[in-house]
Amino acid sequence: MTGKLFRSFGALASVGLALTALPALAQEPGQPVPGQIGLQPSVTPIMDSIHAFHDGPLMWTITGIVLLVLVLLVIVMLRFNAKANPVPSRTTHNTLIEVVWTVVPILILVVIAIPSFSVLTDQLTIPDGERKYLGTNIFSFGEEEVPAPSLTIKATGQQWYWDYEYVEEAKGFSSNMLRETSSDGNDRPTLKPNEPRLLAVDNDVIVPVNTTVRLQVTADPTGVIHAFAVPSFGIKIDAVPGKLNETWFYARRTGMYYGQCSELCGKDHAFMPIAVRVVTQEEYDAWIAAFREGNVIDANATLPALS
Ligand SMILES: [Cu+2]
Repeated sequence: MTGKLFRSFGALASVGLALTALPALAQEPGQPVPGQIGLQPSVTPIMDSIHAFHDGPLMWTITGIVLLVLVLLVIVMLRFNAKANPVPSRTTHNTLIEVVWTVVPILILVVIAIPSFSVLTDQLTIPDGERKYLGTNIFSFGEEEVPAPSLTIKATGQQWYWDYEYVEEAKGFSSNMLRETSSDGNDRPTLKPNEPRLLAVDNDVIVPVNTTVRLQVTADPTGVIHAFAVPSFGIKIDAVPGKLNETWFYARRTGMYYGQCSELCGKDHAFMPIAVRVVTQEEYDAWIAAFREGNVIDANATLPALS
């Protein structure tokens, strides 16, 4: 009986190991992939911290607790079943054990809370060029330098799409999800065949690489609460009517990065994706110049096609 039990645990453990090895093979930054487990690859200092936090203290703590509970359960099943232990003990209290099982979880939570609050503070503190951020070392209390923002983008949640304003230009555009079929050719298979279904939009947010972007997030004053989230950037912040929330990101790699509205906001909640294209500084300069002179369609025409 015991041997069989342990063999099943062994089989489960090897399936678990095989599954954790999968996403490493199939990871593509900026979007989810089939069979993916775990977080999307990081392209910002904040997402570095989230990865380090998840793969470090959280994973070790969770694994330790699961193994401890498993061992306790196995001991109980083997030593205290009716056959092995026909006359049960009538013990009820043990002060030492009760103090231990109260204090140890508190200590565990404190150890988790320190990096957790530090990452949260980093997310909500706009860089000023002096403050240091955690990066991959979440117990460092700050070692990574991040330049002050040189660009401000305001995202406004609408029912059901996003409006983006380039605040310095006092100019913006709307960004709608591309449908799979259309009568006028404005569908994803025609316009952006290489981009993912339900994530591709007509007008991407364009930002330069290696630049700190201040992101202001709100929602239409007559609308509902949304949330702006891009997993690869490690940002997720509520879009609340009448309130201006602020966060930031510093993307160090060009490419397409997708996110979704992450607050259950209404009937088309699932159909208001966020698409951010990180381009080189030269591409951005050409794009923003064209946007300043004309409109977003002229500006997007300056960008090379995505491979
Ligand atoms: Cu929404």
